[in-house]
Amino acid sequence: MTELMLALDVLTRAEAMDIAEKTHPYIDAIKIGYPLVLGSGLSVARDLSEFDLPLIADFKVADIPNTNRLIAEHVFEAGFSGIITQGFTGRDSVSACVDVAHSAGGKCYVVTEMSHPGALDFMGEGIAERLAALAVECNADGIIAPATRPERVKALREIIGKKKILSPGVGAQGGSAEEIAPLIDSMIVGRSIYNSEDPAKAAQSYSFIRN
Ligand code: O7M
Repeated sequence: MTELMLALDVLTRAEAMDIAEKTHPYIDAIKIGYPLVLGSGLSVARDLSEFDLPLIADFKVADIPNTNRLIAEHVFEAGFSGIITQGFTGRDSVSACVDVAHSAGGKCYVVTEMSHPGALDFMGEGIAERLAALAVECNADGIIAPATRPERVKALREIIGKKKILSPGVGAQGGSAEEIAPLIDSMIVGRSIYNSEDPAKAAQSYSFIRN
């Protein structure tokens, strides 16, 4: 089964609660990040916890170990169950996030290769493999890899084995849900659900990946 993670990149608490209310029966997790947290405050995490779904903080944390630790502590105190960190800052910075996540009983995922075209300027083949290997070394729970490039997801799977692959890029960015679903553990979908006239129906349209 591949899970569906809603990327809730709306700008206000009211919109976030409305979309979550409509879609929660059809999704397995919610991911929020700067757009919603800067718009509504970190306390939106507590409000969203009413839906009883894993809540992932997508701040793509990318600092020195001490600052990463401080950020991660805030995240887990706020009620999140997982955090996403960049990997390019290196072993000690990634470990800081993993350690805080695991002490809090949560998860930590490492970005390897991003889904947009510009990702290939610096994060393509070779570097992404090293970042995936670092995620394994640091005992992270999984990686972020691009639904827009299924062949790259296959290559990164070789490195991380059974750890989770969370994959954005379906829908608005052109990736195919049918093609990517069998290769990953969780499909991250944003605009094609929350911008839809009927978000519940849009979320439900991805139900086939959960079977
Ligand atoms: O479906 P979309 O394109 O509206 O949203 C995709 C979400 O995934 C959005 O929250 C992006 O910030 C995020 N994302 C990518 O689109 N590409 C990446 O390479 C990485 C992420 C991500 O979630 O990183 C953790």
